Amino acid sequence: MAGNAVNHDCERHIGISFTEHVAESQHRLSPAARGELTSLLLHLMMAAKIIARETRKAGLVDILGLTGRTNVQGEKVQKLDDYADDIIIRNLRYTGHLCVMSSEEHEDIITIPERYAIGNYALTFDPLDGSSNIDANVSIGTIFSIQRRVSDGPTGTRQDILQRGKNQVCAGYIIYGSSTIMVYTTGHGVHGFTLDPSVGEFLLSHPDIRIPEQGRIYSVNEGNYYRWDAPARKLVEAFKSEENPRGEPYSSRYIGSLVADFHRNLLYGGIFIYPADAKSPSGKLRLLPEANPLAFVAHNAGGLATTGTQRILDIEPKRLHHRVPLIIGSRKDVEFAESFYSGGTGA
Ligand code: P6P
Repeated sequence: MAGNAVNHDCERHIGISFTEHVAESQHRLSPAARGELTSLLLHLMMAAKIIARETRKAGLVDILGLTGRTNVQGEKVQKLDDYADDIIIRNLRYTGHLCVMSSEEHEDIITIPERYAIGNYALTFDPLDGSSNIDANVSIGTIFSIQRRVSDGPTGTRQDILQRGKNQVCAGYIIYGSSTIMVYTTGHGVHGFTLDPSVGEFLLSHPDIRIPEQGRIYSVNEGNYYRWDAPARKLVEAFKSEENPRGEPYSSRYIGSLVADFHRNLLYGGIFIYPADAKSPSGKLRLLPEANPLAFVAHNAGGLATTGTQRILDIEPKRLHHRVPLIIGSRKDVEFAESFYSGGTGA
Protein backbone atom coordinates (compact mmCIF):
# COMPACT_ATOMS: atom_id res chain seq x y z
CA MET A 1 0.00 0.00 0.00
CA ALA A 2 2.80 2.37 0.91
CA GLY A 3 4.30 1.89 -2.57
CA ASN A 4 1.01 2.80 -4.22
CA ALA A 5 0.67 5.82 -1.94
CA VAL A 6 4.10 7.04 -3.01
CA ASN A 7 3.27 6.50 -6.70
CA HIS A 8 -0.05 8.27 -6.19
CA ASP A 9 1.68 11.35 -4.73
CA CYS A 10 4.34 11.32 -7.44
CA GLU A 11 2.00 11.37 -10.41
CA ARG A 12 -0.03 14.20 -8.92
CA HIS A 13 2.98 16.23 -7.87
CA ILE A 14 2.74 19.79 -9.26
CA GLY A 15 5.48 20.27 -11.83
CA ILE A 16 5.86 16.61 -12.80
CA SER A 17 6.12 16.32 -16.58
CA PHE A 18 3.33 14.78 -18.65
CA THR A 19 5.80 12.09 -19.71
CA GLU A 20 6.42 11.11 -16.06
CA HIS A 21 2.72 11.47 -15.19
CA VAL A 22 1.45 9.08 -17.86
CA ALA A 23 4.21 6.58 -17.09
CA GLU A 24 3.38 6.64 -13.35
CA SER A 25 -0.36 6.46 -14.06
CA GLN A 26 0.10 3.50 -16.37
CA HIS A 27 2.29 1.75 -13.77
CA ARG A 28 -0.29 2.29 -11.04
CA LEU A 29 -3.52 1.83 -13.01
CA SER A 30 -2.61 -0.69 -15.71
CA PRO A 31 0.57 -2.48 -14.66
CA ALA A 32 0.03 -5.11 -17.37
CA ALA A 33 -0.36 -2.50 -20.12
CA ARG A 34 2.20 -2.49 -22.91
CA GLY A 35 2.35 1.30 -22.99
CA GLU A 36 0.60 1.77 -26.37
CA LEU A 37 -1.82 4.43 -25.10
CA THR A 38 0.99 6.15 -23.21
CA SER A 39 3.13 6.29 -26.34
CA LEU A 40 0.16 7.48 -28.42
CA LEU A 41 -0.45 10.34 -25.97
CA LEU A 42 3.21 11.35 -26.05
CA HIS A 43 3.13 11.54 -29.87
CA LEU A 44 -0.06 13.62 -29.65
CA MET A 45 1.63 16.00 -27.20
CA MET A 46 4.57 16.40 -29.60
CA ALA A 47 2.09 17.45 -32.30
CA ALA A 48 0.51 19.89 -29.83
CA LYS A 49 3.91 21.47 -29.06
CA ILE A 50 4.50 22.06 -32.77
CA ILE A 51 1.02 23.54 -33.24
CA ALA A 52 1.56 25.76 -30.17
CA ARG A 53 4.82 27.04 -31.66
CA GLU A 54 3.15 27.92 -34.97
CA THR A 55 0.12 29.45 -33.24
CA ARG A 56 2.38 31.69 -31.13
CA LYS A 57 4.18 33.09 -34.17
CA ALA A 58 1.21 33.03 -36.54
CA GLY A 59 1.09 36.81 -36.66
CA LEU A 60 4.69 36.96 -37.88
CA VAL A 61 4.65 34.52 -40.75
CA ASP A 62 2.32 33.94 -43.63
CA ILE A 63 0.21 31.40 -41.80
CA LEU A 64 -2.72 33.59 -40.87
CA GLY A 65 -5.71 34.11 -43.03
CA LEU A 66 -7.68 31.83 -45.30
CA THR A 67 -6.62 29.05 -47.59
CA GLY A 68 -9.40 29.88 -50.02
CA ARG A 69 -10.89 26.42 -49.35
CA THR A 70 -14.01 25.41 -47.46
CA ASN A 71 -14.10 22.23 -45.41
CA VAL A 72 -16.69 19.48 -45.19
CA GLN A 73 -18.58 21.68 -42.74
CA GLY A 74 -18.83 24.43 -45.37
CA GLU A 75 -16.52 26.60 -43.24
CA LYS A 76 -13.67 28.66 -44.65
CA VAL A 77 -10.41 26.83 -43.83
CA GLN A 78 -7.73 28.86 -42.12
CA LYS A 79 -4.09 28.19 -42.99
CA LEU A 80 -3.38 27.32 -39.33
CA ASP A 81 -6.33 24.88 -39.40
CA ASP A 82 -4.77 23.06 -42.30
CA TYR A 83 -1.35 23.13 -40.67
CA ALA A 84 -2.62 21.69 -37.37
CA ASP A 85 -4.56 18.98 -39.17
CA ASP A 86 -1.49 17.96 -41.18
CA ILE A 87 0.82 17.98 -38.15
CA ILE A 88 -1.46 15.66 -36.16
CA ILE A 89 -1.87 13.21 -39.05
CA ARG A 90 1.88 13.11 -39.81
CA ASN A 91 2.86 12.71 -36.15
CA LEU A 92 0.37 9.95 -35.39
CA ARG A 93 -0.05 7.78 -38.51
CA TYR A 94 3.41 6.11 -38.33
CA THR A 95 3.28 5.27 -34.58
CA GLY A 96 1.74 1.81 -35.02
CA HIS A 97 -0.81 2.67 -32.30
CA LEU A 98 -3.72 3.72 -34.55
CA CYS A 99 -5.96 1.72 -36.88
CA VAL A 100 -7.77 4.79 -38.24
CA MET A 101 -8.25 8.55 -37.69
CA SER A 102 -11.09 10.99 -38.26
CA SER A 103 -10.66 14.76 -38.44
CA GLU A 104 -13.28 17.48 -38.47
CA GLU A 105 -11.48 18.79 -41.56
CA HIS A 106 -11.90 15.59 -43.60
CA GLU A 107 -15.07 14.25 -45.21
CA ASP A 108 -14.15 10.60 -44.63
CA ILE A 109 -11.94 8.56 -42.29
CA ILE A 110 -8.14 8.84 -42.58
CA THR A 111 -6.68 5.38 -43.10
CA ILE A 112 -3.18 4.35 -42.01
CA PRO A 113 -0.81 3.99 -45.02
CA GLU A 114 0.13 0.37 -45.76
CA ARG A 115 3.81 1.06 -44.97
CA TYR A 116 2.91 1.61 -41.30
CA ALA A 117 1.76 -0.90 -38.64
CA ILE A 118 -1.89 -0.92 -37.57
CA GLY A 119 -2.59 -0.32 -33.88
CA ASN A 120 -5.37 -0.86 -31.36
CA TYR A 121 -6.77 2.67 -31.09
CA ALA A 122 -8.88 5.06 -33.17
CA LEU A 123 -8.30 8.84 -32.92
CA THR A 124 -10.94 11.48 -33.64
CA PHE A 125 -9.91 15.12 -33.48
CA ASP A 126 -10.75 18.72 -34.20
CA PRO A 127 -7.32 20.06 -35.13
CA LEU A 128 -7.98 23.71 -34.34
CA ASP A 129 -11.38 24.53 -32.93
CA GLY A 130 -12.39 28.19 -32.90
CA SER A 131 -10.07 28.88 -35.81
CA SER A 132 -12.23 31.77 -37.05
CA ASN A 133 -10.81 33.63 -34.02
CA ILE A 134 -7.16 33.10 -34.97
CA ASP A 135 -6.62 36.52 -36.57
CA ALA A 136 -7.96 38.25 -33.44
CA ASN A 137 -5.53 36.35 -31.17
CA VAL A 138 -8.41 34.73 -29.26
CA SER A 139 -7.66 31.38 -27.57
CA ILE A 140 -8.24 28.36 -29.82
CA GLY A 141 -7.80 24.66 -29.24
CA THR A 142 -7.24 21.08 -30.38
CA ILE A 143 -9.77 18.52 -29.13
CA PHE A 144 -9.07 14.77 -29.18
CA SER A 145 -10.96 11.54 -28.50
CA ILE A 146 -9.44 8.05 -28.36
CA GLN A 147 -11.47 4.85 -28.73
CA ARG A 148 -10.31 1.22 -28.59
CA ARG A 149 -10.38 -0.57 -31.95
CA VAL A 150 -13.48 -2.76 -32.49
CA SER A 151 -13.04 -3.80 -36.14
CA ASP A 152 -11.04 -6.90 -37.04
CA GLY A 153 -10.06 -6.48 -40.68
CA PRO A 154 -6.66 -5.59 -42.17
CA THR A 155 -7.16 -1.92 -41.27
CA GLY A 156 -9.43 0.32 -39.23
CA THR A 157 -12.91 1.32 -40.40
CA ARG A 158 -15.66 3.86 -39.66
CA GLN A 159 -16.93 1.33 -37.10
CA ASP A 160 -13.90 2.15 -34.93
CA ILE A 161 -14.79 5.86 -35.00
CA LEU A 162 -18.60 5.59 -34.74
CA GLN A 163 -18.68 4.54 -31.09
CA ARG A 164 -20.59 5.98 -28.15
CA GLY A 165 -18.78 8.57 -26.08
CA LYS A 166 -19.03 6.36 -23.00
CA ASN A 167 -16.61 3.93 -24.70
CA GLN A 168 -13.78 6.47 -24.91
CA VAL A 169 -10.51 5.35 -23.28
CA CYS A 170 -9.06 8.85 -23.28
CA ALA A 171 -10.15 12.39 -24.26
CA GLY A 172 -9.02 15.94 -23.78
CA TYR A 173 -7.96 19.19 -25.38
CA ILE A 174 -5.05 21.60 -25.73
CA ILE A 175 -5.90 25.30 -25.44
CA TYR A 176 -3.53 27.75 -27.14
CA GLY A 177 -3.96 30.97 -25.18
CA SER A 178 -1.92 33.15 -22.84
CA SER A 179 -0.28 29.82 -22.08
CA THR A 180 -0.65 26.42 -23.70
CA ILE A 181 -2.57 24.06 -21.43
CA MET A 182 -3.42 20.40 -22.04
CA VAL A 183 -6.32 18.85 -20.11
CA TYR A 184 -7.02 15.12 -20.37
CA THR A 185 -8.67 12.16 -18.69
CA THR A 186 -8.44 8.38 -19.04
CA GLY A 187 -11.39 7.98 -16.68
CA HIS A 188 -9.19 8.34 -13.58
CA GLY A 189 -9.53 12.01 -12.80
CA VAL A 190 -9.01 15.07 -15.01
CA HIS A 191 -5.54 16.60 -15.06
CA GLY A 192 -4.16 19.82 -16.58
CA PHE A 193 -0.62 20.47 -17.77
CA THR A 194 0.95 23.79 -18.74
CA LEU A 195 3.58 23.90 -21.49
CA ASP A 196 6.91 25.26 -20.26
CA PRO A 197 8.56 26.31 -23.55
CA SER A 198 11.95 26.63 -21.79
CA VAL A 199 12.06 22.85 -21.25
CA GLY A 200 9.62 21.86 -24.02
CA GLU A 201 7.49 19.84 -21.60
CA PHE A 202 3.90 19.93 -20.42
CA LEU A 203 4.19 20.20 -16.60
CA LEU A 204 1.37 19.21 -14.22
CA SER A 205 -0.33 22.43 -13.11
CA HIS A 206 -3.94 21.35 -12.42
CA PRO A 207 -4.08 17.88 -10.77
CA ASP A 208 -7.50 16.28 -10.18
CA ILE A 209 -9.65 19.06 -11.67
CA ARG A 210 -13.23 19.04 -10.30
CA ILE A 211 -15.82 21.33 -11.88
CA PRO A 212 -17.82 23.23 -9.19
CA GLU A 213 -21.19 21.45 -8.87
CA GLN A 214 -22.95 24.77 -9.49
CA GLY A 215 -21.58 27.76 -11.38
CA ARG A 216 -22.32 31.45 -11.75
CA ILE A 217 -21.64 31.76 -15.50
CA TYR A 218 -23.78 30.90 -18.51
CA SER A 219 -22.20 30.88 -21.95
CA VAL A 220 -24.34 31.06 -25.11
CA ASN A 221 -24.55 33.04 -28.35
CA GLU A 222 -27.65 35.11 -27.63
CA GLY A 223 -27.64 36.40 -31.18
CA ASN A 224 -29.42 33.15 -32.06
CA TYR A 225 -32.20 33.73 -29.49
CA TYR A 226 -35.06 34.16 -32.01
CA ARG A 227 -34.05 30.95 -33.79
CA TRP A 228 -34.28 28.82 -30.62
CA ASP A 229 -37.20 26.68 -29.51
CA ALA A 230 -39.17 27.52 -26.36
CA PRO A 231 -37.15 25.41 -23.86
CA ALA A 232 -33.88 27.04 -24.94
CA ARG A 233 -35.35 30.56 -24.70
CA LYS A 234 -36.89 29.88 -21.26
CA LEU A 235 -33.64 28.29 -20.01
CA VAL A 236 -31.50 31.29 -20.96
CA GLU A 237 -34.11 33.69 -19.56
CA ALA A 238 -33.97 31.72 -16.26
CA PHE A 239 -30.21 32.23 -16.00
CA LYS A 240 -30.84 36.00 -16.31
CA SER A 241 -33.42 35.90 -13.53
CA GLU A 242 -33.54 34.64 -9.94
CA GLU A 243 -35.37 31.45 -11.02
CA ASN A 244 -32.25 29.26 -11.20
CA PRO A 245 -30.02 27.09 -8.93
CA ARG A 246 -28.12 30.18 -7.81
CA GLY A 247 -31.22 32.22 -6.88
CA GLU A 248 -29.76 35.27 -8.64
CA PRO A 249 -28.73 36.18 -12.19
CA TYR A 250 -25.69 34.39 -13.64
CA SER A 251 -22.93 36.30 -15.43
CA SER A 252 -22.88 36.00 -19.21
CA ARG A 253 -19.54 35.06 -20.74
CA TYR A 254 -19.16 34.01 -24.40
CA ILE A 255 -15.81 33.83 -26.18
CA GLY A 256 -17.07 32.04 -29.28
CA SER A 257 -14.26 29.48 -29.05
CA LEU A 258 -15.62 26.23 -27.61
CA VAL A 259 -12.40 25.07 -25.94
CA ALA A 260 -11.90 28.47 -24.27
CA ASP A 261 -15.53 28.69 -23.06
CA PHE A 262 -15.43 25.09 -21.83
CA HIS A 263 -12.04 25.44 -20.08
CA ARG A 264 -13.17 28.57 -18.18
CA ASN A 265 -16.33 26.80 -16.99
CA LEU A 266 -14.35 23.67 -16.03
CA LEU A 267 -12.19 25.73 -13.68
CA TYR A 268 -14.71 28.33 -12.45
CA GLY A 269 -18.00 26.42 -12.80
CA GLY A 270 -20.80 27.28 -15.18
CA ILE A 271 -22.75 26.08 -18.19
CA PHE A 272 -22.14 26.28 -21.95
CA ILE A 273 -25.20 26.07 -24.18
CA TYR A 274 -25.34 25.66 -27.96
CA PRO A 275 -28.96 24.74 -28.70
CA ALA A 276 -30.33 23.48 -31.99
CA ASP A 277 -31.90 26.36 -33.88
CA ALA A 278 -33.83 27.12 -37.06
CA LYS A 279 -30.53 27.49 -38.97
CA SER A 280 -28.92 24.34 -37.47
CA PRO A 281 -31.84 22.01 -36.57
CA SER A 282 -29.42 19.28 -35.39
CA GLY A 283 -27.19 21.79 -33.61
CA LYS A 284 -23.93 23.30 -34.85
CA LEU A 285 -21.34 21.37 -32.83
CA ARG A 286 -20.05 17.91 -33.79
CA LEU A 287 -20.59 14.87 -31.63
CA LEU A 288 -17.39 12.93 -32.35
CA PRO A 289 -14.56 15.53 -32.39
CA GLU A 290 -16.14 18.07 -30.00
CA ALA A 291 -19.09 17.03 -27.80
CA ASN A 292 -17.94 13.50 -26.90
CA PRO A 293 -14.40 14.36 -25.75
CA LEU A 294 -15.52 17.42 -23.77
CA ALA A 295 -18.41 15.41 -22.27
CA PHE A 296 -15.92 12.70 -21.19
CA VAL A 297 -13.79 15.38 -19.49
CA ALA A 298 -16.84 17.03 -17.91
CA HIS A 299 -18.23 13.76 -16.52
CA ASN A 300 -14.82 12.76 -15.10
CA ALA A 301 -14.56 16.16 -13.43
CA GLY A 302 -17.99 15.78 -11.79
CA GLY A 303 -19.99 17.67 -14.43
CA LEU A 304 -22.56 16.64 -17.05
CA ALA A 305 -23.23 16.99 -20.79
CA THR A 306 -26.55 16.63 -22.59
CA THR A 307 -28.46 17.56 -25.72
CA GLY A 308 -31.26 18.58 -23.35
CA THR A 309 -33.07 15.28 -23.82
CA GLN A 310 -30.18 12.78 -24.04
CA ARG A 311 -26.79 12.51 -22.30
CA ILE A 312 -24.04 13.11 -24.84
CA LEU A 313 -22.01 10.02 -23.90
CA ASP A 314 -25.00 7.73 -24.58
CA ILE A 315 -25.63 8.89 -28.15
CA GLU A 316 -25.16 6.28 -30.89
CA PRO A 317 -23.25 8.18 -33.62
CA LYS A 318 -24.98 7.96 -37.01
CA ARG A 319 -22.23 9.46 -39.20
CA LEU A 320 -18.76 10.96 -38.92
CA HIS A 321 -20.03 14.57 -38.90
CA HIS A 322 -23.04 13.94 -36.67
CA ARG A 323 -24.09 17.29 -35.11
CA VAL A 324 -25.78 17.71 -31.74
CA PRO A 325 -27.12 20.43 -29.48
CA LEU A 326 -24.69 20.78 -26.56
CA ILE A 327 -25.39 21.76 -22.95
CA ILE A 328 -22.32 21.06 -20.79
CA GLY A 329 -20.82 22.10 -17.47
CA SER A 330 -21.59 22.11 -13.74
CA ARG A 331 -23.83 19.25 -12.64
CA LYS A 332 -26.60 21.29 -10.97
CA ASP A 333 -26.74 23.79 -13.84
CA VAL A 334 -26.99 21.04 -16.47
CA GLU A 335 -29.65 19.15 -14.49
CA PHE A 336 -31.55 22.45 -14.25
CA ALA A 337 -31.27 22.82 -18.03
CA GLU A 338 -32.56 19.25 -18.57
CA SER A 339 -35.70 20.10 -16.58
CA PHE A 340 -36.67 22.54 -19.36
CA TYR A 341 -36.61 19.73 -21.93
CA SER A 342 -38.23 16.96 -19.89
CA GLY A 343 -41.61 18.66 -19.49
CA GLY A 344 -40.41 20.24 -16.26
CA THR A 345 -39.72 23.82 -15.28
CA GLY A 346 -39.56 25.45 -18.59
CA ALA A 347 -41.79 23.28 -20.74
P1 P6P B 1 -21.13 30.85 -33.09
C1 P6P B 1 -16.07 27.90 -33.58
O1 P6P B 1 -16.37 28.12 -34.93
C2 P6P B 1 -17.11 26.92 -33.05
O2 P6P B 1 -17.07 25.73 -33.75
C3 P6P B 1 -16.86 26.68 -31.56
O3 P6P B 1 -15.53 26.78 -31.22
C4 P6P B 1 -17.69 27.78 -30.91
O4 P6P B 1 -18.18 27.39 -29.63
C5 P6P B 1 -18.86 27.95 -31.88
O5 P6P B 1 -18.41 27.50 -33.16
C6 P6P B 1 -19.25 29.41 -31.99
O6 P6P B 1 -20.36 29.45 -32.88
O7 P6P B 1 -22.32 30.47 -33.95
O8 P6P B 1 -21.53 31.34 -31.73
O9 P6P B 1 -20.13 31.75 -33.77
